[in-house]
Amino acid sequence: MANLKFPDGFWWGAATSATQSEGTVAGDGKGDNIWDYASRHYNNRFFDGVTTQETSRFYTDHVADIDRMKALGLNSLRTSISWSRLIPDASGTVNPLAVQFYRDVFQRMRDAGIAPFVNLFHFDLPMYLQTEGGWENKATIDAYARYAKTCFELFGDLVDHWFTFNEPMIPAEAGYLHDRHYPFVVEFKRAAQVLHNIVVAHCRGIEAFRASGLTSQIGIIMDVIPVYPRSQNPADLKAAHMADLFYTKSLNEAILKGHYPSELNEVLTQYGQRPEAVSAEELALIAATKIDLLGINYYRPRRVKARESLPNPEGVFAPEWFFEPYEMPGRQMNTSRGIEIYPEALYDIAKMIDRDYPGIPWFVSENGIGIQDEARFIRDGMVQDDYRIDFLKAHLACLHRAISEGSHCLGYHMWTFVDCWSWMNAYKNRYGFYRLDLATGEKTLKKSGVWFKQLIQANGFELTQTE
Ligand code: IFM
Repeated sequence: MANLKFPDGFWWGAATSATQSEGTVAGDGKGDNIWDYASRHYNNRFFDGVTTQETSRFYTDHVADIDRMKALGLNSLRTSISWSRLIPDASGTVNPLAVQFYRDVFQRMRDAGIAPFVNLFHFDLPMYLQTEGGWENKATIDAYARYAKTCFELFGDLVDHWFTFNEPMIPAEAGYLHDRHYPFVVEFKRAAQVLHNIVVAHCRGIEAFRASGLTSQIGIIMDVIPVYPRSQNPADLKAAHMADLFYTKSLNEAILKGHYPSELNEVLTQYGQRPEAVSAEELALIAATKIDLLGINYYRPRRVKARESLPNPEGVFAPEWFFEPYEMPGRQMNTSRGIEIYPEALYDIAKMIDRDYPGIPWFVSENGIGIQDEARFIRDGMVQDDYRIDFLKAHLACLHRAISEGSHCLGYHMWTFVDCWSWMNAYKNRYGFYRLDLATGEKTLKKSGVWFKQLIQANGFELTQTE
């Protein structure tokens, strides 16, 4: 039996986002974002056709939801501001109802002893910007900088931890290469341009924050999918190197070291895939921008091997031209999502941060397990989600090992607090400490919530030899 204690003041919390939790009601003044539009116009792509309008009702239920957070003992919680709620149309006018709502949320959280961690962008671009070219258009960067400045002015007195973006790779990768997010474009070079423009927007957001005179902190939330080669064969190692270069280093190096990896530039030049609109001023801004805090979202590893066939030379250029997914025999799977569960990667991520980006304060900003049909686990009115408790214990044990070896990890946020809506999957897979009954709106604590509360009270947990 080991008693795993975490550092004093450790952030124990959860994460969610505006579009995934708030929902909309008539008269709230909110404008459409790309998810409102896509979930109505491409409704068949969304599980059971559930749209953003029906998400977990945080907009109307936030007082009770903050009581629920308090009941769990959370000391911090990340959510985002909905850009299209705050600034509903191209005129740039601020929606007073949104200001009232977010001020009330952040104040109530503070009063309950829950630090609001506030993210400015979680995949939900206002539709009026998307119709003008979205993140491919440099004007969106200017609009983002204005929006960020507005948020700092309106809510800066209530928020001590700001984030510019959640998972900045996703709008580029899922929206412009892999056909998962609106606008469903499949073209690498456009994806690369979107990614670069988002990196510049991040820098402009930090610039606006520094100019605001706020003394709080600002950072970014990155998703990291650590890459593992099938074997030590040089061909597999090369495959892993390329997967890491495209999907992790491309962004990490830009955000944390101030430049894109030169090897990536060379590969993209060789294949004629470099984004065209990249100015010297933008590169100088990237080089000069520093964050205060790094959030890391971790869900799964990426196992790869050398490709067994040549890519179609006339096909769409993609990072997958350089590697193939590898299905390791015996891996532990979350079959609801079709992804591997590999807690040790959290230790590896901590070591990667210490090695490649030493000194950066960081925390686990998302980690979690989405399970389909959780109603089948209800006994005596409570979801008996022992699988989620096992998941937590395994991941936290690995994180604890890294911290005890000196890693500067400040906290752990679980995805998520109340079951929320997901991009395309809607309410298929459930992640929350609270179950949401979609039909009635009722929110009930799961067994994992009870366990998490005890963990927070003890600032640690006991691990038996067999766990
Ligand atoms: O729901 C998402 C979230 O928006 C970003 N990180 C992963 C979560 C679970 O898939």
